[in-house]
Amino acid sequence: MSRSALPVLLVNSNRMQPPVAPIALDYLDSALSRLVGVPRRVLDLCFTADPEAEIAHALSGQEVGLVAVTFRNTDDCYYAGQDFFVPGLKEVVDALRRHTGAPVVLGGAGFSVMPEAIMEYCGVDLGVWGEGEVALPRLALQLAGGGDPSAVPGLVHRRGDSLTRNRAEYMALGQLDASAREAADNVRYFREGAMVGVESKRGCPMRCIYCADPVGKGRRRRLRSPHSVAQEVASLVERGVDHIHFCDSEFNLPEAHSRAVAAALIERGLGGRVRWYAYASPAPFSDELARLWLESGCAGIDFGVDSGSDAMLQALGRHFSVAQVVETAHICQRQGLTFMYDLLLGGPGETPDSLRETIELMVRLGPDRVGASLGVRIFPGTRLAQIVLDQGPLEANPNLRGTLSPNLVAPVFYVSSALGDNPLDCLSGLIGGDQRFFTPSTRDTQDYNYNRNQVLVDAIREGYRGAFWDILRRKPQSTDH
Ligand code: B12
Repeated sequence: MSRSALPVLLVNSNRMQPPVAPIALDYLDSALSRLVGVPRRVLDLCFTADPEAEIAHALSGQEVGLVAVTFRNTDDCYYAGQDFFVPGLKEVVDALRRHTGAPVVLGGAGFSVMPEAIMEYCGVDLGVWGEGEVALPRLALQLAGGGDPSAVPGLVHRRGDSLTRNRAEYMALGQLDASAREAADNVRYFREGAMVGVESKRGCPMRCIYCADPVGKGRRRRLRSPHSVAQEVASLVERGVDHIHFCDSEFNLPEAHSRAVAAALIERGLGGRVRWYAYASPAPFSDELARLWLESGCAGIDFGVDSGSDAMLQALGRHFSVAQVVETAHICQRQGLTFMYDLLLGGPGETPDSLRETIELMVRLGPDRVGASLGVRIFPGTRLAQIVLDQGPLEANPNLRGTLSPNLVAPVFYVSSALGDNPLDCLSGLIGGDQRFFTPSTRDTQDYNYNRNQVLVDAIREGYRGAFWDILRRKPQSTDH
């Protein structure tokens, strides 16, 4: 039967608190809006206490042609947390199926890291790996016309007993017009989540051994037009959403594009009206770039530094050196740019000595905050996963912590066995009571797992805005523990 003219239901399954706006649904909604005759509806489960009731309500007496579920995080990817969200996704899918016979398609940042494993777990036959702007409209059209969707680019679909993954087709990002941002209630997300994201580029060609971004998003770097990024920021600012987080893996790669985006913000008069944050690489960086970013509204940068040991930086496949980490800190301090250094500790080759070297360097450099994350989430398809598989049977591997599953779908972390039986104690001992460090604890403002983070939820309710790390930095420490 043809499902023509039936709506596509866009579902956000991410219920983490504080809430992060589902920018994917806004972008997909824009792409679908060009399909004449295919209406869209949105079901956002983020704010509900009862997803089943919300699903029943949304589908009661309503037919839909396709249910498109976005799945952002497979788990909190945080060694001290290990909250696994795939079972919750299955519950959402099961509930949707109880209320509609329409096909369900999965997609999203977390989904794309391990599509087949998630589809098998949830019993779903359709998924889209990578970006959805090309695939989802084509899938919707095929299904609306009663056609065969099996050639849709990026589609993961069942053929016989197994799942097949089609080659992805990347859109020219220069054409991405995302200024509408109408699917998500961005004003509410801003009120309860303190910021809203905007993406200026996609894809990452870097070779960091642990990173899922190239696995989930592809290695081909594609850039948006700086003018259209500024237009999108302006449309959010007009709605009162004036704290933005760039959703690029690393905003300064390539540097020229980040300059062009900053220049476009300044040209549009947004420099004094928006406060923006981003992830960035410690290199390339310069005084001039810092000044330009500040003039364009930059409120803080979270640099993915990973380690203060050259041997570890090499082992992790990073492209910069400790000398550059030092230089970037000095530049930020000279220019008055608030910055955090994010560490990823415990990877292959980490020893108590390299840990000490890193922590001592951070203490010496004095960033505004240091994120000291210990335990590296092992994602299938990464070089780290290969290193682990090459080390022999998983059950006998002393470097693995968390839940062992053959496809690495459940949260599993690499923690170098050279750190001994109590690696967290080893790290805490080195940090001492230094309040500039976020530690892998679950205590108050030191906890920078952004999952069920009540300190953040309360701070945002009190009126704090901005990147989560910067809110935790500004929020006075509680003294009741
Ligand atoms: C920026 C960012 C953040 C910012 C977000 C700021 C903001 N206000 O938006 C902050 C710092 C808050 C953050 C927090 C976290 N993050 Co984060 N984050 C990112 C980052 C860099 C970009 C995400 C993004 O918005 N991209 C832009 C949008 C448009 O892309 P997208 O969501 O993937 O959507 C596209 C496709 O996936 C697809 N698609 C999406 N949904 C669907 C649905 C269908 C049906 C289809 C067909 C297609 C489709 O089409 C979309 C458009 O092309 C990604 C890495 C990355 N490069 O993607 C990590 C990433 C998503 N984060 C990750 C993690 C772990 C977290 C935290 C859990 C960390 C923690 N413990 O605190 C929290 C979770 C917070 C929450 N409530 O969800 C992981 C998830 C990995 C995994 N396997 O689950 C990622 C992939 C990073 C990584 N490499 O490990 N994050």
